[in-house]
Amino acid sequence: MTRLVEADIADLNARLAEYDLYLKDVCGTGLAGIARAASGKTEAPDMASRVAVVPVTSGLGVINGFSGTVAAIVEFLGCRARVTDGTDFAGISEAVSDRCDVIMAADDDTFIAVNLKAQLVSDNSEATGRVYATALSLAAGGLTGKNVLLLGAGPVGRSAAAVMLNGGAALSVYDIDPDKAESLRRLYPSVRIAGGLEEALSSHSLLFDATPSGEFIHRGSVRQDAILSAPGVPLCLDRECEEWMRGRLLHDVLELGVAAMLFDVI
Ligand code: 2YH
Repeated sequence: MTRLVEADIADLNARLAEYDLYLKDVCGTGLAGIARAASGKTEAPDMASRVAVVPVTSGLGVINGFSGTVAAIVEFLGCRARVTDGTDFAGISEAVSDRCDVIMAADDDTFIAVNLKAQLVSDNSEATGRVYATALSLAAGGLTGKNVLLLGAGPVGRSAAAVMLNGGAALSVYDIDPDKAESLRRLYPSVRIAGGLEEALSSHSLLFDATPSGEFIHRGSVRQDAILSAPGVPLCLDRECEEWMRGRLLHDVLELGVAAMLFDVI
């Protein structure tokens, strides 16, 4: 999954309320509602949970604003959150001493939420695929019997595929690497492999982008009635197509994934 950069999250906090309203318009429910639906839990979440976000210095190091933005999303959803002063294990130690219930932390490859008391863990890639598939289903009024085109068969795409197939979708997959598409089909034999991108786009109105590639889809290639759920960063659409798809596009860099991780563990 793409590593975020500071510019990706620069004004995210200021736009949370607006984004929540946008999701309500498109999906009928906002960030919390979509994430709760994706977590599949029947019992009420413990909104009194206290969350510590621990900055991680390994690999390429801390991204300015990353931990603060994760904490802001958690607070927006109604739980208390803070960024630890210490990083890495010092931060974990601080979170436990402070009796936090949940720790969230990301290195360059893996982003997790852990509930220390309930011994629950949520992985960002899996949770992101699941929550965007849930959002697509809400936006489309369910997926039963509907054709969906999945672009990208990596960890996010695989997670989304499981949810969409479980929801009754007829799934086609396109991946620039045919081996990845084939291994998804081996996992889920009902999945069809799409031969070419343009033909697949023109024959599907429900689209899911889980690729790490940006701006490879243009307005002329997308159907008028298309709905796109796109956790992939950068966004697969060019600017013109992004504007044109407003109201039929689900895309952010962190919000839905973090919300799903939170509701998975509280
Ligand atoms: O953005 C990322 C990875 N792509 C997470 C992969 C999740 N599927 N990591 C962020 C790194 C944050 C940094 N270590 C910090 O500021 O703590």
